Amino acid sequence: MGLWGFYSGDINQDGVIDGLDYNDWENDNNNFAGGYFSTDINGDGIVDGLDFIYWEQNNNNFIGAVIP
Ligand SMILES: [Ca+2]
Ligand SMILES: [Ca+2]
Repeated sequence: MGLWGFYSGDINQDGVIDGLDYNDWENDNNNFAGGYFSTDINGDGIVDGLDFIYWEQNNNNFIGAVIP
């Protein structure tokens, strides 16, 4: 977590944690991606549901969102 200097869950690094990041995670999750992927949010070398948990928590907190 936090190894890349951005909020865990902001997979595409656009500064906002939202559904676009989920799409990236879903693609890699469906491909059973393993290795050094940005979608491997918790850094355990596997893209799976555990990474989704991090995304979901931060998505629910609206981290990075600009709220007027
Ligand atoms: Ca993002
Ligand atoms: Ca992982």
